[in-house]
Amino acid sequence: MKMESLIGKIRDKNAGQALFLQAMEEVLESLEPVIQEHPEIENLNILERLTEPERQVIFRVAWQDDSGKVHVNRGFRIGFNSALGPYKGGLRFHPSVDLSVVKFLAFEQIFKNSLTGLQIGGAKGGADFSPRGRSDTEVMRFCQSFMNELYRHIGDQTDVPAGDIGVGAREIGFLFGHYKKLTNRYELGTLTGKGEGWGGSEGRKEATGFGCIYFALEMLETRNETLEDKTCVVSGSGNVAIYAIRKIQELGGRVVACSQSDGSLYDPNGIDFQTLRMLKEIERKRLQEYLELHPDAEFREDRKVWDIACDAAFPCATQNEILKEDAESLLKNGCQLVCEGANMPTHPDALRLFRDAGILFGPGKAANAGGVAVSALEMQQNAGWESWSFDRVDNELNKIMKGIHRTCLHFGDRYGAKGDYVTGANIGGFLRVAQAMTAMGVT
Ligand code: NDP
Ligand code: 2IT
Repeated sequence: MKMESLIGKIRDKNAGQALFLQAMEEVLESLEPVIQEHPEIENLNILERLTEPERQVIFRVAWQDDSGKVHVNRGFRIGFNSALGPYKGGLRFHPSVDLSVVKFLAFEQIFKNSLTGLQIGGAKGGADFSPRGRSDTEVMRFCQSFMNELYRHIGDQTDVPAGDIGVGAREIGFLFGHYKKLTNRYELGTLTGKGEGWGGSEGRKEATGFGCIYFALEMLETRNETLEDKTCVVSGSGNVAIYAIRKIQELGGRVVACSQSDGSLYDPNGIDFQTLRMLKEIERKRLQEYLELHPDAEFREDRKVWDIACDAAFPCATQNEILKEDAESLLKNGCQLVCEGANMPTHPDALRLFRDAGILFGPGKAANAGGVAVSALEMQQNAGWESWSFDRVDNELNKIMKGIHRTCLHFGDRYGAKGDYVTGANIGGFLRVAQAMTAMGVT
């Protein structure tokens, strides 16, 4: 089947799932030159198999708030592809979560996980639940109700969830505690992102943000540049953003802005990492409170960070957060590098502009793979009841990010798109999965 008609068929079959279709089209369009060289892909109908999730579970999550009121949310877990290993990917708790969101994330995860070179398949899950403003006991009851169904579908050899938006160490703790209770098994490798004292890997919390910056450094090196003295903006102020900011600062860059869903924080003196971490990671407060300690800073309501002049931009919040007009202002102000800590934060119209301008662009499935890579290292530690030092994990992470960067460059170059990390990541990620699917026969 011609690529165009295959994409049409997938569009019809998944009508209404705009985000999934966006992710799917970008990948399939990159694969054109590979298909011509590998007839087995068409003979074994690899692309149609790869775009249909192996399994999808949707379930009711009923729970009681602190006043006794009963709420109902919808839970999801999609195991998209298991050719390379057990399903692996995070859980997202956010009001916007629906089938299309989970499906695009699970689809991206297949290629991301493949790029790490480790043995992990692609998955994602979550619920349309907002932990914001909820007490610890409410979050605990929600997590327990969520696990009442999820536990049937996961396991260290089957499917291994972790965190994503709205799910961090607190939620993973509640989820693991209930999994242990329901199954009567202390099966550490069933969830990653656990607390460091009870089976969680050192460096997992830092991994996505640090990994993103390691990837950016590799890209800069191809142009004989570093992050030193570069002015940077980072969107979001959650797990990924916080540790991206930390690493940029360690490397001599200046981060002048970060954000949350209702506005952005601009600090001309550079964002103070300790204040940010205390506010967001420990106290769970809003960015407006930063001004109390740093009166020179400014909170800009309902404004993104992309209109601030910068050398490098790191979207670390959510999907489609860089639209065409945002790309225009970044380019107009001289931005030379965009590196995605979030999943699919750049809209296709914005991506086109970045590609045409020839700036360095690191796609999420490559640049943010550090989180899931260290999750896989956590699984490895759990399997041997081991605990590695922070330095050992960070070293491994750095090596893995360098490897992903090399893979992207290699496959971009090999298939006529020199320096195009999007094409390189899609092809490099795909080929490893396709080879495993070919070897394993039609299932
Ligand atoms: P967190 O929940 O820790 O933080 C999310 C941040 O993004 C918050 O600052 C939040 O602001 C902001 N945000 C969320 N939704 C929106 C929105 N619709 N518009 C603007 N801002 C928004 O999540 P993470 O840091 O873990 O995840 C951030 C991104 O990184 C996601 O795309 C995730 O898929 C991706 N990612 C995460 C990995 C991980 O290991 N955690 C690994 C790889 C990718 P507010 O508080 O106002 O909602
Ligand atoms: O998008 C992602 O890669 C994650 N949220 C991390 C997944 C994981 O299994 O650590």
